[in-house]
Parts: sequence; C-alpha cells; structure tokens
Amino acid sequence: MTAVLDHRLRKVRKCGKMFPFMQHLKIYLDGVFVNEPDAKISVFDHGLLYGDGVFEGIRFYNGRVFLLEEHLDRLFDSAKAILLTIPLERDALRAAVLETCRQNQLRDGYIRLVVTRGKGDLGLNPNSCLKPTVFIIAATIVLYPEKFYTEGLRVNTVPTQRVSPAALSPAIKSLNYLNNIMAKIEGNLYGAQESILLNQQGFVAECTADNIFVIKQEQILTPHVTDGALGGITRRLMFDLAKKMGREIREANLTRYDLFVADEIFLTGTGAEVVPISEVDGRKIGPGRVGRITQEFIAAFRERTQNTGVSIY
Ligand code: PXG
Repeated sequence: MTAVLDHRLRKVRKCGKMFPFMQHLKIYLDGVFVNEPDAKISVFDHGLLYGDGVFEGIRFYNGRVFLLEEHLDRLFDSAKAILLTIPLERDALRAAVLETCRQNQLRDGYIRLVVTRGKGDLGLNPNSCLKPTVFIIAATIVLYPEKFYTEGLRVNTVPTQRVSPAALSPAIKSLNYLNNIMAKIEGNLYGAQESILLNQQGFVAECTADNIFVIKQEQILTPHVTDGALGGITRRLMFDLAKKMGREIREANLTRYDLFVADEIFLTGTGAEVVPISEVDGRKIGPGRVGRITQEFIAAFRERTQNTGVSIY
C-alpha cells in the first residue's frame, strides 16, 4: 500500500494534475483562491448563525456551465428579496464561477455559489454585518446510482409541510433549509429515497431539493410555484423540452391521490437531474418500470446538458 502511495505521490509531483484526488480543492473566498483546508469563515458569520444568506447549486457538463445565466438571475433575485447586496457585479461573479472551475481543472461537476450576510455581532439584526461573504466551490458530484434512473425512486409524503409563502417565500433559495431537512429526516425514517412535501392546503408542493411532475393519461402536470415549489431551473427547462417534444405541461393543484393514481412521476433538480419515481407511500406508480414519457424527458435533458452551456475553457 505504502509503495503504491509513494508511486502515486511521485507521479503527482511530476505531473501536477494527474491525480487531482490527492490535491486540495481551490475555493474562491472573497476574491481569492485558497486551498480547501484554509477556506474558513468567521463563527460570527450570519450565514452560519442564522442561515442568513442565499445560494445556488449549478452543474457543469462537458466543459460548459449549464444554465449559468438562469442561476445568476435567481441568485440576484433571492438576494434582492432578503435585501442582501451581492458585493460583485454580475459579470465579475460569472467570471469568478468560471475561474473556480478552471482552478480545479474540472470539466464535469457541481458548483456551490454562496453569498452570506457576512460577519456581524451575536444579534440577528443584519445591520451589524458590514460585508457579505462570497464563496464558490467547484467539485465533482456524487450522483445518484444509475439504477435510480432505470428503476426509479421510492418516495414518501411526509408530515412536515412546505413553509407557507406567507411566512417565507419558497422562491428564495436561502441558506435556511431546515424545512427541507426535517422532511428529509422523516423520509429517512420511512426508508424513502426522497420525501414529498405538501403545503398547508394539502396540495403537493415539491421534494426536498427537487420539483415534481405527474403524468396521467398523457397529461403532464406540475404544482404551481404558488403551491410552495421553488421555481426550479430544471423545472423551467422541462416546459421548454416539452414544447420541442410537441407536448404541453400544465400547472395544477395536485393531491396525494393524484400521485397514487399517476401513470408516471418524475422529479427534476440540478443535483438529481430528471429522475423517475417508482413508488409513493407504498403505491406502485404505473407499470413498475420507467414510463415512456419520463424516458423522453430524461433523454432530451441529457442531450441538452451535453450540447449547451457557457464554456469554461
Ligand atoms: N426545490 C428545492 C427546495 C430545491 O432546493 C429544486 C427544487 C430544484 O431546482 P433547480 O433549480 O435545481 O432545478 C431545488 C434545488 C443540494 C442541492 O445540494 C439542492 C438544490 C440544487 C442543487 C443541489 O441538495 N436545490
């Protein structure tokens, strides 16, 4: 083992990037790139103390950042909604995202772009925070195993309701994910692979990090964003892909019953991509294999990821 490691280390020294797993990630932190062990923020940062901040999860495929402008739009909107001024112009932020990918010599992976309220005092008043903290991580992503895409996920609806838009808009992609995490914990307790949240009226909202689509007799339905769904960027892409496929997606109030009797269900998200559902609360969905329309969306999505995006190199 030692011999193998020594051999690898020699190669790393000689070839630099041959074994990137043995090197530290380079993290963008407030304008500079630092090695991951040195990428530290204050324990007084309100992002940590209160979840006061916003973020985006972005994918890059084949050397191109996928739907980057849409993610920047949403980040700036989330920040505006919480009266947080991002301390970089949009062009500079875009450049920082691309440079973070380059610094890590990656062509496929996942970007976490985070803006926190910054360091303040122990009170929750954001006025004590003088400068927002910006950091960007670009890394490889651990995907769902391929069998999830061929066999589908077992999911459960959970007791935790999606936070009401009157309390905190689910459209804001904030650093406070406890609502989603509670739902995830409940799903874990049921042995589910993902959890579906309902809103206070009992309508389906979304999953912990994904939007949901239901197909019944060729009709494709998805909850309204006003039912508590994040305006997912992958969700929006589905409308575009559907149009190209000669299909239509309609927004609707959906109940658990609509899930139980669906012909097909799939989830969409930056992390999960397009992933089929095979079971909801013990009810098998459709014929027990990935449905035909879901397969069409998966194929169209994959094609789009490989052929579009902002070039990194
Ligand atoms: N709903 C919620 C609550 C989300 O957080 C989505 C829907 C899907 O949106 P997009 O724009 O990605 O299609 C999200 C997205 C993670 C992670 O690391 C979470 C998201 C995205 C990327 C990574 O858990 N959330």
